[in-house]
Amino acid sequence: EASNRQFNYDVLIVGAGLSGMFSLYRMRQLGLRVKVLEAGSGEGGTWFWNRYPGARFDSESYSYNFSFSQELLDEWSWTEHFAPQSETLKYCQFLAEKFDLRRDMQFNTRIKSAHYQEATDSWLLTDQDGKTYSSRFLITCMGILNEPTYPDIPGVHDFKGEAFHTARWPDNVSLEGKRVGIIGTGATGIQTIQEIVKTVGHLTVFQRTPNWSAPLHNSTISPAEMMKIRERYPEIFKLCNESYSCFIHGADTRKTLEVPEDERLAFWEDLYSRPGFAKWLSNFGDINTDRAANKAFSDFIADKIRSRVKDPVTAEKLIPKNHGFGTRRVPLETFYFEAYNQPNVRLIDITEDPIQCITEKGIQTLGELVELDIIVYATGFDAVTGAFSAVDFQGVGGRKLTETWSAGPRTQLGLLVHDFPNMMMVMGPHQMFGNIPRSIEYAVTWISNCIGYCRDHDIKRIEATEEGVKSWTEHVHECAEGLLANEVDSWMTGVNKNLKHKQKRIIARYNGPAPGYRKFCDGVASRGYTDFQLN
Ligand code: NA7
Repeated sequence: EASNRQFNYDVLIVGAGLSGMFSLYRMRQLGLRVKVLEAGSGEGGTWFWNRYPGARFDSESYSYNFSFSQELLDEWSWTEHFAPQSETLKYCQFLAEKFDLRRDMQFNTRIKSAHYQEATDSWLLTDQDGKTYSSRFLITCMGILNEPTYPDIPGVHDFKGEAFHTARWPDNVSLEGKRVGIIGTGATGIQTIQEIVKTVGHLTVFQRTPNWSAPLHNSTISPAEMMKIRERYPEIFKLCNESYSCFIHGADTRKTLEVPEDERLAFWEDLYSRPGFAKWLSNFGDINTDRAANKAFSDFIADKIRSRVKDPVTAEKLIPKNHGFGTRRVPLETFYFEAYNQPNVRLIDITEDPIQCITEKGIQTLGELVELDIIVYATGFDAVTGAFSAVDFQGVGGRKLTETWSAGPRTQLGLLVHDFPNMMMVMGPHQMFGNIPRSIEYAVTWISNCIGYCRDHDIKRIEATEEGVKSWTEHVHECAEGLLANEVDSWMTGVNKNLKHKQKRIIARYNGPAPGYRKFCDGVASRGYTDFQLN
């Protein structure tokens, strides 16, 4: 204990999103001295930063909230099945207030470097102003999608109108009557487009790759319905706990092509009318691995798109040709396809008419100059490892994390890294993602048990072993084999065409079943963490 006094804290946590807040709660329960350092001016992480119009859950609200506190479950009410960003940010604020978390959170603090101190088995962090913080343990809670990326188009700075990334949406921007251009049609672009078409004067969508998108079917939750949901919480969390990727939707184990066509189509019609990710996750499981099965369902969705978009040429442009349904994250939508039936909305396929540059007036394609008042970049993130590259992480012997991961992430359980002792990652690469808060709740609980164990057993240093990293990395790669998603460029396979070092696919996340992941991690804990090197 006394020797720990040479550090400011027992535990430092980087990030005040859901991961950071729950980590803080758990560290306090252990009676540890803890501080959360957060770059933003408030808590909420993803839900703090992503304020673009239309931002909302694609997970059922009540499957997304924390389960650790009955009081929290009793006191919080959702008003929509798929809550908007404003409500989720309020949930984060409610959490911070209820558990009095803010007294241990420091905002406006962007960590620039984190260096392991071998002499004292501790971490030394430095913020943007050169201020330092030290601790025995470091928990990274930086999120998987928090470093926005912008297209590298000549002339971006020449534009005289307003331009911003969806994750940096300015307060008080009015789109009323404006000529708006948007680049990017991922989950964010789709949510933004379907919302802003309600107010813009004119919208031009610059699309490079269309995505397979299907209806969200959101609806409000009355207080009476919320009472019923509350009673069902044990059942809801049980479903999430048993499912492959922590959602309430379980897969159908029948093989797509063995089900008679009539029955199959009726099943798909039903799925298409169901809320949330049902059409992806409650589908026949083999659509994720079997090319013919995937094609059959993709064809079904393509016909839905054709039936919803009036102009057949536009409809064809909106149908993905080079990847199958569910091989990238499926954006869920509400009248997205109908937006293209509005006379003031236009789709430019930039694979046919490429963007040449941005001028002071707008976006110049090969064929024309599209004059604009506002440009929106819905161009995504340096996902999963981006938050780690943005900080100068140095481990044992000054080894840089970017070098350790230069050929792709290498971790043990997605939780610890060799040469980076006492650093534990929540939602680190090669960890289980899925319905994120369910994974966060598990990872934070595992980490806090581990830190508690180290404290109780006077372990000053815990480190992933070389063999442990090798076998976990191999296992992660084995789990990814055969999944069609791993043959496609997306943030889930680590590709970001705006970044030179992210042109090659990697396995960014754990692709096996969540229950299996938890079994692995529970096993390591029950063996007294001896899979790691303990000193
Ligand atoms: P995504 O899913 O990475 O989508 C980014 C979109 O931006 C995608 O359509 C990209 O096209 C497009 N993009 C990126 N750079 C360019 C350039 N330079 N030119 C044209 N188009 C470009 O990010 P989101 O924010 O939508 O979603 C991320 C996750 O957040 C989402 O999955 C949810 O889980 C929440 P591309 O496909 O690369 O051709």
